[in-house]
Amino acid sequence: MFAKALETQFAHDVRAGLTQPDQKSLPCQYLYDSVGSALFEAITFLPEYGLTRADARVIQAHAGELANFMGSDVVIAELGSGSGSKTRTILEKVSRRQNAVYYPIDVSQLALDRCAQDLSSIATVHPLAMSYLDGLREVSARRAAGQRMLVLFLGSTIGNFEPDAALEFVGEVRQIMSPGDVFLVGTDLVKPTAVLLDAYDDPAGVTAAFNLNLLGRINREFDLRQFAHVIRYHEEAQRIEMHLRSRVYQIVSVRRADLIVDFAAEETICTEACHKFYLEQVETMAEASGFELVEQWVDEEWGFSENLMICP
Ligand code: AVJ
Repeated sequence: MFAKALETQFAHDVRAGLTQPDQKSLPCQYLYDSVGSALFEAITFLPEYGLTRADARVIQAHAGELANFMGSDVVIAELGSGSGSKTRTILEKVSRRQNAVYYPIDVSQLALDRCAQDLSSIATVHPLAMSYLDGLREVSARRAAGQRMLVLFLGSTIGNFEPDAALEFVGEVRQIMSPGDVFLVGTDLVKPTAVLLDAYDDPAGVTAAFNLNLLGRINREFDLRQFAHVIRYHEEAQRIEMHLRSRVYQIVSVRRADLIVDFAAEETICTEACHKFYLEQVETMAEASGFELVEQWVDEEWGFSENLMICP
């Protein structure tokens, strides 16, 4: 049922995105089919892309502190768990105190299956193939009276939201949570432009493959060789953008979306926006959403922070 709804939504989003008059675009969540998820996993090992390793260093260094902070009788939910590799460290610390109960929430069934397989030895895993907010409402409804909720939103996925949408999203998460609950949010920090351009356009071409796969995933009528991976950094907006640029004028029919679309030479499709943060901006966002920011654990080597927010 959820897969059918996804298919229809996918077709709708492709049609809406590729018929936009000004800037064609495609929602970035569609980057993560099985090929895309595997390519993203490869990106996290690239020397130029230090984000995931920085996040893992911070979690490694503070997981014990986090478990102490939460005390016992905690339920853990994770938004966009992916394979859950970073979460293992936190679950190991929590499971020293109690039977850890973990709800990974992700649209990718493949990622959820991986999560359940890898983490069932250290926690009771209840995968939820749902949208982030629906999944969180489900966890909140299932938790026992007096049980505190720790919500993980790691890896700077929040950077995919436009700033206003990020603020709105954090506010919606706050509404679902209760006093005493904790929200841990990972944010990639602003850093030199050259470092960012290398991280999103690596010389090995892995990110290019990750990006191009999105068109291949829509349908093989897209001639991927007629599109190029392009990165733009808007310094003022602190935003990296991934685009696919059409090398020539071309017409493509996308049967699954009942669509025939033409691309001018040099015209682009925006496939992802990744916003970077200053520590103060995260504090402002937390407080504007009704959270109290109690800790910012920073990785100085790459420039990444995990932000611990509590519901007062
Ligand atoms: C998974 C959204 C955090 O923004 O760095 C990596 C995705 N895109 N390389 C990021 C991504 C291109 C990544 N996030």
